[in-house]
Amino acid sequence: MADRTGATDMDIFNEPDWARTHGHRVGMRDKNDRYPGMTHSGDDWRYEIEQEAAEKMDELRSWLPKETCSLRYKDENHIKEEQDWFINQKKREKEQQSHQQQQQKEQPQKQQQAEGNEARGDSSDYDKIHKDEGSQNSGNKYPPEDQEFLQKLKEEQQYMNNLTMNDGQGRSPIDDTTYPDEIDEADQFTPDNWIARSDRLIRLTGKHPLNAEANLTDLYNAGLITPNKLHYVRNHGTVPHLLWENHIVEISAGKKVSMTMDDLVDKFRSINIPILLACDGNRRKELNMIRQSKGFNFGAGAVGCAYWKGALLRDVLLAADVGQLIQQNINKKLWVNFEGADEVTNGNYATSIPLDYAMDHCHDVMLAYAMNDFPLPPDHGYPVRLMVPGYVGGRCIKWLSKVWISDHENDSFHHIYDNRVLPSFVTDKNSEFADVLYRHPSTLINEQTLNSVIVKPAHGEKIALEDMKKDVTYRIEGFAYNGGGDEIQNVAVSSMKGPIGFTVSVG
Ligand SMILES: Nc1nc2c(c(=O)[nH]1)N[C@H]1C(S)=C(S)[C@@H](COP(=O)(O)O)O[C@H]1N2
Ligand SMILES: [Mo]
Repeated sequence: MADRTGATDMDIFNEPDWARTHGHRVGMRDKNDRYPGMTHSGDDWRYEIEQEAAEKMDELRSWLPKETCSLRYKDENHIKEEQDWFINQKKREKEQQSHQQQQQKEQPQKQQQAEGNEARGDSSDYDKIHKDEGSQNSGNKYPPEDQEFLQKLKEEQQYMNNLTMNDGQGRSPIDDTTYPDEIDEADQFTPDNWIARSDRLIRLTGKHPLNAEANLTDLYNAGLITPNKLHYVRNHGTVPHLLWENHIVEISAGKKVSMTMDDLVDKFRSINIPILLACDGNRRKELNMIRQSKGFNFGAGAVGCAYWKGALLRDVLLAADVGQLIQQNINKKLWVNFEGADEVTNGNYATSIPLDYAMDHCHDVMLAYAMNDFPLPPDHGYPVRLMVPGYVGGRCIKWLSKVWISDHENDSFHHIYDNRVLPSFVTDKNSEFADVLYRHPSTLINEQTLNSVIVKPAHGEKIALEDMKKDVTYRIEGFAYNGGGDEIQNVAVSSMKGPIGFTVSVG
């Protein structure tokens, strides 16, 4: 077979050194008007040259005599649209006619309006015109997509008005009674080798500790309530081996109280409600792709919404005389602190939240002992954990062993160095800036932040071009969540270039 042109040994030998010669970028502007190779500051000198050239060109055009030379015009539109072609003459005549007709129509209306306004002295011309339009053809006042939207809004309004109070006595719709029953080989030589784990989770930090999320499509397909097996796990260390029978939560408020698990169940009313729990490190992989953070790569699956059942923290604190403590510190800011039984590298995992938040009975902060109507799985805090609806996962201390009140924020390692947003100039823990900012109240993340995720199409999923041609529609699907009890009102889908203006209804 003959060698193709350019592929003979000789051709290859004589080939230019592309790496050296591709430096000039004339003609490299892409269809979006950007230089694909522009990566560094200073690269944009070409824009300046082009801009200068454009200015010079404009100046030149303004000197040229009118109608003489095509250089006067930036594009060919003046030839197509403005010259006296037959078709353009026709077009202009038509335009003039319809303009006249319009004027004739409006004349009597305007007169009437002027009279009306004088008589009543109220509504403006604008309002009047629009009112008239409205009453004449209210049926198709809006384009079909707006009519549809209006209809949906009406339905939603009615639905929301008919909502009743949640009595907090729900039951999880998940009726999967199968527990994972095998010890994963990955856990064989770790301190967690007594925990049977679901094989449907993807491990993100090697074998130990367990940090894992479900495949995003599986998570989404499971529905609004997340089965325990698909709920993400975020463990900072080894899961403590606790037993319901002898676990004690020590509460210290106005007085000290030791609560057994049976106390929590028997002495307090319980509520069972769905709570969205998400790590604020959710989607950190995308962040790490922009700039490596100190955290590992979470995909978009570090979120779950299970039914959690437990006693209200407020009731438990009241039983420990918190009322008296609040009375004594009436003008002070107080925090409630929580500590888990897991020993992690830098002491126990602990945090705090404002006492006010915990005492507000609308917030449903609870000491949870059931997840989707089952005792908590070991990875999710067995036998009891804190759940703070509206706050980030990091505050929801698992394997809860201590609760106490303080007049300052918690100062444990993880409260200081986890769950914060810092300005990007802080790159390590050792500068004086870091020292201040890691302890600065404004860098703390308590309330869950707004987030939305597209699940379908999945990452890397391809939509066949053939289908597009056949006009097959594709339904984009995903989910969104917010914190602090704020509802999601709108989700907009945009292409890479900017919004393409979809408003999506959420339910
Ligand atoms: N005791 C203890 N509580 C903890 C953690 C932990 O490592 N130890 N991780 C926290 C973080 S950062 C998150 S996001 C949630 C995760 O809860 P989950 O594993 O049940 O999904 O638990 C929080 N509570
Ligand atoms: Mo987290």
